[in-house]
Amino acid sequence: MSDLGAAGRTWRCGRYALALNRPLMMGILNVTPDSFSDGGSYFDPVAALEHGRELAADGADIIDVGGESTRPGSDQISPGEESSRVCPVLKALARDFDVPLSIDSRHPEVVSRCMDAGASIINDVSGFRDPAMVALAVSCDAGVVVMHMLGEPKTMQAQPVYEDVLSEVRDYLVKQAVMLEEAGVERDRIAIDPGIGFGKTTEHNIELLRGLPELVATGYPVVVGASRKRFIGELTEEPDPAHRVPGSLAAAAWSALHGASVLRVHDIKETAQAFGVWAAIEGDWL
Ligand code: HH2
Repeated sequence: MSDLGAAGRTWRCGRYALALNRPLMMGILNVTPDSFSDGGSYFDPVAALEHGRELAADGADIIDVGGESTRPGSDQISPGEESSRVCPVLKALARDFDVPLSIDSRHPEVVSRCMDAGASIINDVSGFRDPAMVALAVSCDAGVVVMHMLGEPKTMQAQPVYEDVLSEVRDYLVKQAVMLEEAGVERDRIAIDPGIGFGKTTEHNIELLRGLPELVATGYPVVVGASRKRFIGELTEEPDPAHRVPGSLAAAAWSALHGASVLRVHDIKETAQAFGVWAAIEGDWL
């Protein structure tokens, strides 16, 4: 794999020290009725648990559990409702599997309950803008994902404008990461994420992916979530997110080759197959 990555280092996430000598796969588990690609499929806790089991069996290095869709145009739900979706699933996964669990939420109340339920990573798509989320990160030893989002999900795709998307996103992520370090979050717990599709046009997403080495050069492990997203549909004229797996694999492979440390994907089995073949050819991590 690329030496641009964080090879030889680890990402500390609670009791886990995740080795970054190969790209890690973060499997998506949306316990929502309305996510853009799989909304409703795992809303039922039994179905959610079964899917979590499947992700773990297929080789997910991390399972990212979310209870609120942040697709463009989505409305916020109450923290109580969000917690009641994610906490039981997280608790059951933590009981049954030894795999790091991540909570995908922008609400500190929800994250706090999920830490008690066994989460080891805080994945905040709002990039730790909320001081209460920062305080929570300081108070625990979880890994954190600082993501870039322009504005709020409700309006972020209205007309996103940047002068230079790559440097603006990079500078924002570094500013937030340094803010977290100064608040007391150790550097080896922090990962950054350009937030593909969060207030970005297709051209912006392409520029960010093309410029990934600049994000990797910041020294923080980089998470990329391109899986099944709208820009893949636009590039390939594929309206159905479930049929965007081949495009998603291309985006994941490109990202890994250019130094991404964590790929956030819906299709763990397919991604594992693609990476397995790649690794066998390259011969350095099988
Ligand atoms: N994308 C989504 C949600 N959370 N977290 C990170 N760190 N990076 C991402 O790119 C990212 C994320 C959106 O995808 P999904 O969860 O599949 O959809 P929805 O928000 O509709 O539930």
